[in-house]
Amino acid sequence: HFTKVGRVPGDPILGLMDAYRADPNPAKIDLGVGVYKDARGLTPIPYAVKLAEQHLVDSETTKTYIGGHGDAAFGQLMLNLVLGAGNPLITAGRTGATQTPGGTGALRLAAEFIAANMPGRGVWLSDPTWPIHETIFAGAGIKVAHYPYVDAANRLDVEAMLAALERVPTGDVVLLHACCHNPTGFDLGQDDWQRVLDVVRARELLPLIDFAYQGFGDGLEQDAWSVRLFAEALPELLITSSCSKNFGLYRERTGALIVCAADADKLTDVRSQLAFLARNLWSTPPAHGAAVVATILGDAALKAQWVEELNAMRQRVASLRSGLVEALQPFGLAERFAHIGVQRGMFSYTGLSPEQVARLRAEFSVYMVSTGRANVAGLDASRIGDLAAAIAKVC
Ligand code: PLP
Ligand code: TYF
Repeated sequence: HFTKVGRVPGDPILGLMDAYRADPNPAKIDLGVGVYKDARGLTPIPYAVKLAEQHLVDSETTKTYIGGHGDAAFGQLMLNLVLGAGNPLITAGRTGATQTPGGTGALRLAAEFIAANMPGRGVWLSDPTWPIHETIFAGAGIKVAHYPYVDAANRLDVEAMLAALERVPTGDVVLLHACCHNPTGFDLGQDDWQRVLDVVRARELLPLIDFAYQGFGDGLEQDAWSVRLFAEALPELLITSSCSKNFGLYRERTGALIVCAADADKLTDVRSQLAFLARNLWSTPPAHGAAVVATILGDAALKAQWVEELNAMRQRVASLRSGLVEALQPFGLAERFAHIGVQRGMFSYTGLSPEQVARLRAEFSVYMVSTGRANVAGLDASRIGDLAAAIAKVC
């Protein structure tokens, strides 16, 4: 039965985790997989999460299944978090959240929804994008195409992006990163978003906004600006939201697919399809992470605690960015790498070549993705000087 089964390579990003772990060099630096790390190099569980978990241990009375759309309180609180409490779409019943196993589950559910209910529509991804976007949509049998995002000189190229979107067939789906673009760290400005919206509207495209880093860019509300702009301006929208990074819940697989529809009746149609598709994928979602999020967002004191911890994570990454650019100054490289200070979120497309990345790993035990993507959050402030020196050595 299995004789014809071949072997596919593992995920190169997750593979970096193992390679780093196996490296005996005590001076190694891990800028690979996109998880937040604190000054000690640990990916912490926020205190707010610990408190919520303690509360759940004490108060949980059953482990029976939750419904196909997941925890209803979680869904409502996620709508408030993403769209803003009091958003007219919420009061009009035009939007709903379906709990999914992480942002990845939300993407997969969105892909299945598009494949089943919008047959023939292509999905347009930024070039480059998170590699799993490519395989999720292709895996659902959807035609995948790309719009340019960064130019050859490693700069955000909005003009090229808009020119490409203007040629996208009417009705196709365009995937946009709300903030903290993975892998580049280059985000659209508000004027850029407005122009993208104009093209999306003119060509009647369906935006799918991937929102995996709310709170890691400029703040919880600031990062949602583009999402709320699109939600207000368009009749229909898909949003994939992840609680992995901002709540530190990675392995609990917590996220949501948020749908905005033209009216409450159409939303009910769409949600019936989502529940049907989710049933075939994972039946009902895992409960724990969503219960933690609902506990935190539903309690003013816990929420304030969490916001404070999230702000600290964001500020740490921001100070590492400016610190690294500063540390490159003595090597005459501050200008060349100034974009590191402009980019947002954990990731930086450094502009380093695959050869330079390979040298950094071989000679300095610095681990990053071969495309030159560095997870800035993996850096320890005390090692910024070492990293700058290593980068200068390979440049
Ligand atoms: N989308 C992007 C752009 C990501 O970087 C990630 C990464 O972790 C995800 C979605 C999915 O996150 P998760 O499935 O861990 O919630
Ligand atoms: O891009 C990253 O590093 C994160 C984490 O299969 C990740 O988004 C990477 C690969 C993967 C799942 C998560």
